[in-house]
Amino acid sequence: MKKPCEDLVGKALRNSVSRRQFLKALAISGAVASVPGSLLKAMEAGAEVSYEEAFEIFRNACPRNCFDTCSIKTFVKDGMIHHIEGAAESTFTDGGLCVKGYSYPRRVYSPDRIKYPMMQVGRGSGNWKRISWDEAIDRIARKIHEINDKDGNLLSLALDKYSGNFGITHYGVEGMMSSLGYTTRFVGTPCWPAGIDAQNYDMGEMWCNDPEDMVKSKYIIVWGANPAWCSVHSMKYIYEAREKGAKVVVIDPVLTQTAAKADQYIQVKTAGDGALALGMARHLLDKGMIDQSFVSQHALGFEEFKAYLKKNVSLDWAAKESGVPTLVIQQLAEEFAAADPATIWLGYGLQRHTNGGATVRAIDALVAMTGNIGKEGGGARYGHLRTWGFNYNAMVNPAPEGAVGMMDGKPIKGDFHFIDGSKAKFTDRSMNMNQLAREILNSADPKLRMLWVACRNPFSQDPDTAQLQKAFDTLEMVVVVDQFFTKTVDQADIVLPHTTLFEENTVNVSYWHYWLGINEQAIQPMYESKSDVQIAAMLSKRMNEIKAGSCTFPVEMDTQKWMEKEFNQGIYDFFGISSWKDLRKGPVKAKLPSSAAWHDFKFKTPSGKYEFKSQLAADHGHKALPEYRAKRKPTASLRLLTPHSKFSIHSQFQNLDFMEELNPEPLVYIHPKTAVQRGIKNGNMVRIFNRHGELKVKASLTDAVAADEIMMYQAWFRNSPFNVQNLLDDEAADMGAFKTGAPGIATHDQFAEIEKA
Ligand SMILES: Nc1nc2c(c(=O)[nH]1)N[C@H]1C(S)=C(S)[C@@H](COP(=O)(O)OP(=O)(O)OC[C@H]3O[C@@H](n4cnc5c(=O)[nH]c(N)nc54)[C@H](O)[C@@H]3O)O[C@H]1N2
Ligand SMILES: Nc1nc2c(c(=O)[nH]1)N[C@H]1C(S)=C(S)[C@@H](COP(=O)(O)OP(=O)(O)OC[C@H]3O[C@@H](n4cnc5c(=O)[nH]c(N)nc54)[C@H](O)[C@@H]3O)O[C@H]1N2
Ligand SMILES: [Mo]
Repeated sequence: MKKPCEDLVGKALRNSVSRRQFLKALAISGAVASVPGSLLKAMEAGAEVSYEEAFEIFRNACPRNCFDTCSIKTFVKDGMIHHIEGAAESTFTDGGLCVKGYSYPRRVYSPDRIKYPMMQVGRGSGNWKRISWDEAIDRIARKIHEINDKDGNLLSLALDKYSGNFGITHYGVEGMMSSLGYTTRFVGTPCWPAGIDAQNYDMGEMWCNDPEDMVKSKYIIVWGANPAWCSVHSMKYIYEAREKGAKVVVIDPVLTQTAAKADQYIQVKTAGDGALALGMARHLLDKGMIDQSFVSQHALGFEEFKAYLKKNVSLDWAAKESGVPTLVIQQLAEEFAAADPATIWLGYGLQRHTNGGATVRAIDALVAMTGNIGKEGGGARYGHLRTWGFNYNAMVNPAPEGAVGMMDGKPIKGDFHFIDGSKAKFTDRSMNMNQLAREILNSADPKLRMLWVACRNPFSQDPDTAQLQKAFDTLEMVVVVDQFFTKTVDQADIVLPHTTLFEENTVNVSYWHYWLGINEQAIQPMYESKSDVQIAAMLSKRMNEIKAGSCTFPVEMDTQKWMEKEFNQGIYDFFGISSWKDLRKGPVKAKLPSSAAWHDFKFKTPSGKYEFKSQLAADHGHKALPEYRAKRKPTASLRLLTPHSKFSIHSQFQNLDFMEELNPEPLVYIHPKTAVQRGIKNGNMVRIFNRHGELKVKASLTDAVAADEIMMYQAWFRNSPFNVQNLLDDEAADMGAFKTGAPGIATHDQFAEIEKA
C-alpha cells in the first residue's frame, strides 16, 4: 500500500531524522520514483553516502495560483526526479510543502499525462488520434490564416487563459496572440477582482503586509479565508502569534479547518459580513474606540462615514443581517480595537458575492478606523503585486504589419489587462472571462470562431456547464494546451501536451509573500510535451512559412534564455541580487523598508489619503462610502457553497493516485437538520439540482455547515461526471471591472435543492 508522501516527508522533517533515514523511508515506501539500486545498497550497508552528492539538485517554484508559491528543491538521479523538498532558504516555505506539493512526482510521472499532440475526430467523441507536432501546428496555423482571409481580421480568434501556471514566461501565450494581430481576449479573473477594486478605492492599491509579520499581531481575524488548506505555510505565523498571546478569530459560514484551530469561531450568515463589519464600526463609534490621529491625519471622509453609521447602522440590524448576536459583535469590536496591533486577513471566498466589494470596503474601514493600517503586525491583508515588476518580454510583441483591430471603421473598444489590472496598449476585443459561455454565444461582428485555451479549464472551473457546452458547440475550432485529458480537453479538436514545471525554465513570485525564485528545468520534457512559449514559437514559424510576416513571435525558443530576459535592474535592486544566477543558491526575499504596507501613509488614492469616502468609487457607479449592499436574493431553498479543497488546486491534483487514496470521492456536506427534513441519511446518494442543472453525489452529515446551506468542494475527479459547475450561474460580483477589466463572479451566491436520489 502506497503511503502519501506528505506523511513521510512531514514525519521526516518533524523528527529531524537524518537525511539517510529520510531517503530510506522514501525509498522503502515506494512513495516516489525508485532510488537507484547502488545508492540503496550503500545505504543499507550503512556506508556513508553524501545526500547532497548523490543527486543533482535543481531549484523549482510551484507556479500554481496559490498564496504560498513554494520554493522547491528537486533531487534528480539518472535523469529522473527522485524526490522534492520545500526549500529551507525561504523562511516562508520553511523546508516543507503542502499535500499537493509532495504529490508532484506523481503528476510528472502520471500515466494519464497527455503525451503527444492529438486530434479528436468529433468533439466530445473521445475518438482521439495521435498526430505529429508538425501536423497539429500546421492545422492550427492554416485555420488562423483562413479566418484572416475570410474576415480580414483575427477578432474571431479568442484566448481563454488564467491560472494553471503563473510562471512569468507563460505570459508568452498572450504574447503569441498579440504577435498574430488583434484578437479577442477573455479578461478579468474569477479569484479576487471585487476585493482588488475595493482596496483600490480605499487605499489606491491592493497591498498587504508581509505575512511573516503576523507573528507581531496581538489579534488576528481570519475573515472568509481558509489558510489551513489554502495557504498552509501562513499557519505557522498565526500559531506563533497565538503562542505569544494573540487571539485568533475565524469568521466563516463554514467551520473550516482554520476555524477549528482558532480561539473563537463566528458562524456568519453568508454574504452578511458587511453588516457585521459595519455593526462593529458603529459600536466602536459609540464606545469612542477610534484612532483619532489616523482618521484625522491620514484619512478622508471619516465624518461622512460616521454620519452614515449613526443614521443607518444599529447593532440589532447588524445582528439580524449577519446572524451574529449583538453581544458577540460588541465583544469582537472591543477586543479588536483594544489590541495593538490587530489585523484582518480578508479571504477571496469572502468577496465572491454580489456585495463582495462593498464587504471588503466595510472591513477595510474597520481596520483603518482602529489605526491598524500602516502598522507592522496590523493591516487589512488581501494580496499584493509589488514583486511582479518583470519585463514580460514574451508578451510584448507588436502586431504584424497591417493587422486589423478595427471593425466597421470604429475602433474595437476594450483593453488587455495584466494580472495586476494594468493596461497594455493593445486594441484587442475584450470579453468577460467570468461569463465565458454567455460571451461566446453573444459574440457578433465577428462571431467567435476559434478558441485557444491555455492554463485554464473552463469546463471544470466556469459556471453553467450546459450553457458552456452550447457555446463551445458554436465554435469552429478549439485548441487546448494542457497536461491531462480534462473536461475541457474533452471539448477540444486539438490538444497539445504541456510540460510540467520540472521540464521548463521560468521565474516565480507570489501575490502574498515577498520571495522570488527561479524555476529550473530539472528533467527532459516527458514524451513530446512542450512549454507554452515553445508552442508559440512553433506556431510563429509555421504561420510565417505559410505567409511571411504573419506573426511577430520569435521562431526559436530556449526557455532558459527567455527566463533570463525577464529580469531587470529594478528586480535585482528590490531583491538585493546582482544576477538571476544568484537564485541558483536559493530563493531570496525582497528588501522591504518595513513589513507593513502603507508604512509611510502615502496612499495612492486621488487624495493621497485613506478614503472612507471615495469619489472614484462613486464615479464608477458604487457608493462613495463603504455602505452595506444587500445580499443576492435566493433562487432556491438552500445556499450552495463550492469552496477550495485541501487535496486539489481547482482542477489540478485530485486526479492523481495519491489524492484518490486520501480523498476517494466527492461529497456534499449537509446539516443533520436539513437532512432529516428530507429523509437523507449519512452516506445516501442525493440529487442536487436547480434551474441550471443537477448532479448526484454522496451525502455527508455535519454541523460544520449551517442548516440553510450545503457545501461541496470544487475538484476534478477523473473518470467521474461530478462537476459543481452544473449548478452555478454567472452572476457578477459588484466590483472588479476597474482594475481587472471585468467584474468578479458571485461564486458563493448560488442556490440549489437537494433530495434523496
Ligand atoms: N465552483 C467554483 N468555481 C471556481 C472557484 C470556486 O471557488 N468554486 N474558484 C475560482 C478560482 S478562485 C479560480 S483561480 C479558478 C481557477 O481556474 P483555472 O485557472 O482554470 O485553474 P486550474 O484548474 O488550476 O488550471 C487550469 C488548467 O491549467 C493546466 N495547466 C497547468 N500548468 C499549465 C501550463 O504550464 N500550461 C498550460 N497550458 N496549462 C497548464 C492544468 O492542468 C489545468 O487543467 O476557478 C474558479 N472557479
Ligand atoms: N488547497 C488549495 N489551496 C488553494 C487553492 C485551492 O483550490 N486549493 N486555490 C488558490 C486560489 S486560486 C485562491 S483564489 C485561494 C483562495 O483562498 P481562500 O480565500 O482561503 O479560499 P476559498 O475557498 O475561496 O474561500 C475561503 C472561505 O470563504 C468562505 N466564504 C464564502 N462565502 C463567504 C462569506 O460570505 N463570508 C465569509 N466570512 N466567508 C465566506 C468559504 O466558506 C471558505 O471557507 O486559495 C489558493 N490556494
Ligand atoms: Mo483563485
